[in-house]
Amino acid sequence: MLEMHRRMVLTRHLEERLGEMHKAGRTRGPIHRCDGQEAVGVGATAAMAHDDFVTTTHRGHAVYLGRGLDPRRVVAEIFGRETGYCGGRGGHMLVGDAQTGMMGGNAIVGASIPAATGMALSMQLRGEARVALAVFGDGAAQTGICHESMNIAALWRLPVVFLLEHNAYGLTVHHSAQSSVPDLSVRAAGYGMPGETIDGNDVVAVYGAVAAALQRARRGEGPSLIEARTYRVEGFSTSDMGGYQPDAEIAEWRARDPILLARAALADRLGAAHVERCETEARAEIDAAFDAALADPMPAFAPHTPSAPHAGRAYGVR
Ligand SMILES: Cc1ncc(C[n+]2csc(CCOP(=O)(O)OP(=O)(O)O)c2C)c(N)n1
Ligand SMILES: [Mg+2]
Repeated sequence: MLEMHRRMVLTRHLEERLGEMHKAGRTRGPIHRCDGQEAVGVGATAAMAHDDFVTTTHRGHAVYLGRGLDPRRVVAEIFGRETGYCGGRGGHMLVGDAQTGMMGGNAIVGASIPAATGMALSMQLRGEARVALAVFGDGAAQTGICHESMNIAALWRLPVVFLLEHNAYGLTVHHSAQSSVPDLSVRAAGYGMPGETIDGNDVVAVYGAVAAALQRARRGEGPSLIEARTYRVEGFSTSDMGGYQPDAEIAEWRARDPILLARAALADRLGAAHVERCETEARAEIDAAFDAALADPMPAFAPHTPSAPHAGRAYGVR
């Protein structure tokens, strides 16, 4: 639990530093922060086996750091440096690292779902005891490909876990205007797979639910849908004009911040000083990652020669 807390604090500090960098005009393009949602990505990836795969969304920083990616190379990727996970060509939404089974963030809403489903099919065909975890948003849950993936995954009992990170909004659209049912986990029944709604701000609850679903999939019993309820406290992205999330709603969720909850639970067990020291070290690790990554070089310009064979790097593999 302390390690999960540490990874949530790493993620939060990354988000806060990115927010500062954006205000200072030092970022390019929008950045989708996951402040307040860290327990979902961190709790879920902590439950994975070392050779399982995970796919995530445009808001994937908690999955990147939860899966144990090197913060320096994550920051380097966000700032387009050669030392980034994708050589600085991917950016913050497209960090991927095949070696750790972190099969990528994705800027196409919903695309993490069929990607993980296909990976699960491959694992099943090869007879491997591995599982693919798809993390996706409540907006992504409304796409056609989500239905197609869940249907085929349940029919073929694919080793995939569908983790719906329900943060109440898809862009500026509240979930009540996106879906005819408030709890999206009820849809699982229509596919003949288990579905549950859990507290996505409780990192231990996320860990427990995902661990059970991964075990089920690993036993060959097929997919599950877990809907983790959380909230996007910092808006859609750094380019969000805001104004559509009620202040009272934000305040209510800030009071249930996943880091506050885990900190209180850990302080009871380990003492506040121990937890504070762990947090201070995590923040220092992120600060050091920024210092190192920002001093790293930009990619060298490689002119395209049509006659040369395609020399692109395999995705995420260095
Ligand atoms: C296929 C596709 N349609 C639309 C968009 C534009 N878009 C980017 S994020 C987003 C909303 C996603 O909502 P959700 O899945 O709930 O994720 P969240 O941003 O809340 O984490 C939309 C519509 C896109 N990137 N891809
Ligand atoms: Mg959403």
